[in-house]
Amino acid sequence: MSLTVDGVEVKLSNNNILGSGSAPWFDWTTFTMGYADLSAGEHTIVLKFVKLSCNVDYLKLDVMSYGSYSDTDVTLAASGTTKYELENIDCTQCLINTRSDFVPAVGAGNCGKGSGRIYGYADGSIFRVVVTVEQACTLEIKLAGFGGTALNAQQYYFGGTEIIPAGGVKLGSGAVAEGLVGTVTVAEAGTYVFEFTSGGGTDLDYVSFTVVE
Ligand SMILES: [Ca+2]
Repeated sequence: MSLTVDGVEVKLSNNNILGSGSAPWFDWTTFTMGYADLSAGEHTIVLKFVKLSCNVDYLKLDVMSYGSYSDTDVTLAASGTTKYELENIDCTQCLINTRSDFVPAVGAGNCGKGSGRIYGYADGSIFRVVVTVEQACTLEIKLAGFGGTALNAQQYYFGGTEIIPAGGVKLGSGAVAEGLVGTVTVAEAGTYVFEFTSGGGTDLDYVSFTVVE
């Protein structure tokens, strides 16, 4: 089962859901799917049954708290380079699975953080950085880390548009080095999500956004 809010996947808080396994099909079960921050206005919640069908009774929305919040991780300067340190990333807005051989594990759904980097996550973990751009621009996006990772072995999206790195671009091997993810045209000011997957043997240091024009 997957849940998206306004097209962004929400990490499910419990995968053992709805009385599957030994529970009889008629034994109604409730579970907490996840959490999302919403601005005032209309939003679209999509629930997808990706493997099995089941009987569903209701979807309940609980307001945890009202008030303002900042949904931006980084606001880009009008010119030059703005770095976002990935050890500051909000794991609750990502889809991170702890790498099975990572010791000490810090709990399911988390990665290690230390020495200015994140690590210890499984292949295919999804990271998200919410970026506010104050004017239309062309942006160069770089990822910095090490693990010898070929950038084009992973996926990258800015505002839902895929960015495909050039072949042969790699992160550092043994020491942090930057790799160019690609260049994107941002047509108007606004808040965008930079989303990317990463391989389990990779340490990630930061993502940089450079306004090139
Ligand atoms: Ca860092």
